[in-house]
Amino acid sequence: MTEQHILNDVDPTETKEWVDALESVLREEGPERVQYILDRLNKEATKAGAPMPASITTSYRNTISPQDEKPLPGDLFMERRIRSIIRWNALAMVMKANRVDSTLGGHITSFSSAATLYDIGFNHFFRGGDGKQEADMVFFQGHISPGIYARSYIEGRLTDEQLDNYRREVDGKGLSSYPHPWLMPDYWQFPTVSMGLGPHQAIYQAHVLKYQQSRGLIDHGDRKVWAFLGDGECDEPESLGAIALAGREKLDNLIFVINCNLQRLDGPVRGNGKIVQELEGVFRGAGWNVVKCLWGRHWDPLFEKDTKGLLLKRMDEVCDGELQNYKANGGAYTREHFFGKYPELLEMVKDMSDDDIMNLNRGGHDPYKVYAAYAEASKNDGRPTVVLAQTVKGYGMFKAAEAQNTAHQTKKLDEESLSMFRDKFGIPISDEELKDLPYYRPADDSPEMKYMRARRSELHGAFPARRKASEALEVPSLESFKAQLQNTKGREISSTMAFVRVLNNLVKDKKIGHRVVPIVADEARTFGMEGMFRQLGIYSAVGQRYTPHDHTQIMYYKEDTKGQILQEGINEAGAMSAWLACATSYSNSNYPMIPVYIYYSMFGFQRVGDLAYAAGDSRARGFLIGATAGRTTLNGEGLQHEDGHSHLLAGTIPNCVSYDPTYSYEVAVIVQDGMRRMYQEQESVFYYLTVMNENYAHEDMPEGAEEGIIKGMYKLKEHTKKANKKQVQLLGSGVILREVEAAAEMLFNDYGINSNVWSVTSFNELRRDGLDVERWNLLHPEATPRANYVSDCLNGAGPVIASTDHVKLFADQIRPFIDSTFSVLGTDGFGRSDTREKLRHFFEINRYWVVVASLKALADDGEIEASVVQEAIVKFGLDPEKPNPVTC
Ligand SMILES: Cc1ncc(C[n+]2csc(CCOP(=O)(O)OP(=O)(O)O)c2C)c(N)n1
Ligand SMILES: [Mg+2]
Repeated sequence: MTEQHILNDVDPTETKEWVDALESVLREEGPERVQYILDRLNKEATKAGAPMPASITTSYRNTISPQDEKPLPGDLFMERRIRSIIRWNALAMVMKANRVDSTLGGHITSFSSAATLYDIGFNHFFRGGDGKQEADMVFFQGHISPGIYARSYIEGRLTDEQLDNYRREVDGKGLSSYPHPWLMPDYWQFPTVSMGLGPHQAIYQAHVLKYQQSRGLIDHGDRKVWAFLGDGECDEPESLGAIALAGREKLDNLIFVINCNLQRLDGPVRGNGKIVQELEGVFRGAGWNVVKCLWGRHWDPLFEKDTKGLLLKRMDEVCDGELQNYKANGGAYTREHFFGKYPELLEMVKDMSDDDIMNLNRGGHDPYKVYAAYAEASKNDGRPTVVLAQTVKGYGMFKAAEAQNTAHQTKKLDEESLSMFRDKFGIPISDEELKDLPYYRPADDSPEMKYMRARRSELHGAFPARRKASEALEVPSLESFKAQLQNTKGREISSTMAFVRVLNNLVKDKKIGHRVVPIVADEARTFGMEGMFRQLGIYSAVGQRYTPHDHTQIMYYKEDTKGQILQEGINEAGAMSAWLACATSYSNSNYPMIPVYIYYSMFGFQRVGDLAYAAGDSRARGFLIGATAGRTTLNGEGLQHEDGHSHLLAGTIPNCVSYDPTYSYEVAVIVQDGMRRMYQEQESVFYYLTVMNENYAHEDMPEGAEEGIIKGMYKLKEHTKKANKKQVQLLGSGVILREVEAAAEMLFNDYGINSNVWSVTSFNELRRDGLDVERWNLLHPEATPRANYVSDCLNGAGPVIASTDHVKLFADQIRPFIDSTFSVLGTDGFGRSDTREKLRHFFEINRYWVVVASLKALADDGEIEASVVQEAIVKFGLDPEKPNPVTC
């Protein structure tokens, strides 16, 4: 085969003329002129009927050519020595942990492939806070944490004992498996190890930085958000799902570094294709600056010799599975299978030994190339940048792991590989010592330590570091919600509207109003919040370039660079990440914000549950409002809209405090107390409130109800007549409390049964209290037992009947704390559309069912005859053979 055929070139002389002309333009007039001419030729070709293939990928080589590389300012050899020590300590730490207990786990090969990518960041880019500008944000790939600990160890930030206790957190002496602010609150900034959430959060952190800057709240200067992720991780929809936002919003404060070691856990990421090329196309299409860092310096001379583009062609055609083979099988294999495809390429490497070929390094392992890529990425050019760095998984681990499909789960090196590793990286540990895996920290006055300290001091201090506390805010008192604590004068409004009024009140507060961030995912009108569009403005980085068609109206759609509302579009994950960024601003930017994300409760925890869990880990502070909640209250929308279980999901997050209020004053009390706990007391909790869309009149707050509202239940009404012998305790929450209230009247008027009606604002909080008390009693068997709040309230006074618009398990949570007969009604089964009345009958939660359940409970207790229950069933027209809604 001739070169002409290989390159598919029918007229090489003509080609040469064009290439020479191009080179001359580049030389004489520069790259912009080249771009202009190519663009023009493209247009001419299209016009003449020769359409050009749309290409958003470039050849499989480095984006930055050697002559354009910004030189590494540091001491290459010194940095390599330090990096080698870090590599060693990371390896020793994981191996030691697994000697203690082989179930502890840990990863070494991912960090070994990424060590240079992080080192260049630590030595030259990641800025700590300097008093004026806050620290950069860095999202570390979760499972490379041993490498980060190893660096902190050398820096003296972590002790031998901590390293020895890697993955042993229970006694408080160890280090968390992965980045977890919950477990290491002054160290890790962000939780990342649930793949995809790191990059997604990073985009919204960068977005919120721009928002804060644009509103004039904080000057972030040239602060950066770095996200390190794996090439396999890019398969997660969250990883790439928001990159268009970053491109559109021109987030030039954002840098993604994707470690393209071409492998994930099971094997190659794209064995038959090219992950780098795929990612290049996707990111460029989304408006990103793409910097490919594929090949190290040792390749440069070969590229220089490649005047015909044959080497490039070979690189373009070879698939990732083969690229992995070259590193797994060594130099001779690479000569034969890569260069050997074309005689000209074999000729090119004829003077190189097999070892030389094996040493042809990949871009992500070459500090020069990585530095140049980061320097390019750090330029503020109006676009986010992604660095696609090609590396080798298990780098330096020889046959034990290097480029092996099993690399990901390798947790130890055999003796031979271990000593080869030691030699390759020049670790001063003797053969005898080697088996004990001692950590190595250079002497305090060694050049390595001095170098490290100097680098970090120039970059303003230790990294990573997380701020635990921020300024406490002066939050509005309950009196300032006076209007919401009073009755609505007969006006019927929903609890959603009651909440929006509370929110309106908050944003008008002189001291903290500007910190409130209403966040919506295209549902503001649904919740009656459109009035805020005009009043607060919707944030847009570019303001409003058009006259909104409704500009003559009071509530027109106002977009503004200073807009306070974050409108994230139909994108619950995005809105949640924006909320999370604001909710951690107290820590990440030393500027507490009060984010309030309001959404369809059905599209909350079950849709973005993992982000909500990460919010807990992140110690987020803010309000999540699950609106249109209730399986029968949002009645017309049907099965996939009607939520009856979000509270159960909320309850699984230990620091999520959740409420299901009914009345306006309850909403006000809960929000005020949440503000106090989160922003005044600086507790790391966040709030979830469900609100509903059924209208009814709201009464004044009963005197002294505040404490009960916050604890989870309070007595709303009593129906007592001395002559009545029987009594029930009726519990309700959300709008179904009103059915319970109606049932109480019926029981009293028609059956002569007394009752207490309890508004249960939080079954979740009641359960937490009950379990806590139970635990204390278990551990203090000889002490006077403590009473839990539920039994304190109910005091064994008659059977207890609860009804809510959520599944039965929600109210059933407090069963262990109730000493009497307890009957729970709830909305188990799939939702469906119909009228509220129909649905509440279908799910058996309305007043009639509450009455029947109450009578049955009394009958079970031997207080009344079963026939009374039977009569009630007939009277209310309830069909005993009605199918169970769970099965319908
Ligand atoms: C959501 C989620 N799914 C699965 C995992 C388990 N997991 C951890 S690392 C990993 C492979 C990562 O491959 P890649 O992203 O290419 O990173 P590399 O280790 O190769 O740098 C997997 C599957 C996880 N942590 N999170
Ligand atoms: Mg990978």
